[in-house]
Amino acid sequence: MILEDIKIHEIFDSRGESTLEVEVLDEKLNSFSAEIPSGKSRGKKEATVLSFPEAKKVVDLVLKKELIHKNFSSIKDLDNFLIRLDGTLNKQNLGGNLMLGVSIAFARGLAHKENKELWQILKEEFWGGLISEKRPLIFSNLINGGAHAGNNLDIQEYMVVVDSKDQDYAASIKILIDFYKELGKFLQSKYKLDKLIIGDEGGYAINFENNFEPVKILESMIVSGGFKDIFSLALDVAASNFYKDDKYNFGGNQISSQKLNQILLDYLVNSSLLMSIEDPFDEEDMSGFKNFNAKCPDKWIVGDDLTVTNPEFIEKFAKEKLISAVIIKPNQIGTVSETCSAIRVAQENGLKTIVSHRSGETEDVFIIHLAKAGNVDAVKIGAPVRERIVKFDELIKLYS
Ligand code: 2PG
Ligand code: MG
Repeated sequence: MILEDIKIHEIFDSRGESTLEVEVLDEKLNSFSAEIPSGKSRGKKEATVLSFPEAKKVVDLVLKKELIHKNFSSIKDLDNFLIRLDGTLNKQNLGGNLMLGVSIAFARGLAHKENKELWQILKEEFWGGLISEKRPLIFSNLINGGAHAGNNLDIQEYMVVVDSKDQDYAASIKILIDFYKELGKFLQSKYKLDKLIIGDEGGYAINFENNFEPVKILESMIVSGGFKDIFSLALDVAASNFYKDDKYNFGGNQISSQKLNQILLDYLVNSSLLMSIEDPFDEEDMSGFKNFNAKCPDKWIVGDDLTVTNPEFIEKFAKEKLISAVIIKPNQIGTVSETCSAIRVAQENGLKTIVSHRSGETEDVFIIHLAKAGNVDAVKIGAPVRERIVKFDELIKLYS
């Protein structure tokens, strides 16, 4: 596909913060675009994020000159060109968000040209076109804490994991939406609140008695509602956000890595429905991850800030047995090709794969197509409300 033009627009994410929309035109002047989300709790090694004015400058001064009228035969061809042009490890010059926007918009153009769905194009180029069968679990964040809320929870995300089993997605998503509403009513009456505060990812963001109370509430509502067959629970501890000077500031106390290990193990023992814990330790606390993962052979111990969708880190930490699952966020690494290679490396190393949104989402549904193409184990897409509902709708569309 020949790139005839490239444009950039400023848009606003779900938190009202400025982010990018990239538009490319093909030789027939068809337009394809991609909206890029933004994350609030970021891993230190994520690709560089350019502000809109910075990205506009790069488009006007570099990309227009380098890309216009050039022909790229595949997504990889374009991405490799961009990676070479950028020339840095963390995409400092072109910005991971801008590069990803170009990469996704181009993939949409290719799909159009070949009269295929976006996921088919990805599947053919990166997975040899094998048929996808598995329907991913849905990780839906119903209670928000940490960096995503102004409340007293240290843990960032309390998620319900939906396993649709043989039911179609539409039916199980309807059950999830009703459950989310019931949870709201329950919290409002329990805490006698006039109105409920909602966090960055659409989950309830009120104060709780302690970090464990949301797990207990979710668990008892799942059991009493008879949803044990289709719902389980997951946490994103996002521990880097409360780690300082070798200590974790958790539940109002400064505690060691060993103590946090013990507390999280107690969570797992006391909640039979808890199946997955993401970033239980700081991204530099390797021994914390390793000890914990060794003690939880049947649970998903998930890397996110630790692995930042980087194929090299994913391979290294999988081999060192720090994790048993990994979060995949395209804008952490900055191109479609590297994101797909991150998924492949994870799969080859026996990790569970979870394609994930960011806390500042747009209405772009690229991640759902990525999940289908890569036949991943789960998608993580926030609460079933507001702008995030389009991702649930796309799941229903792609898998029915
Ligand atoms: C996370 C994400 C998404 P953010 O930590 O996993 O839930 O949050 O986009 O703020 O990094
Ligand atoms: Mg995370």
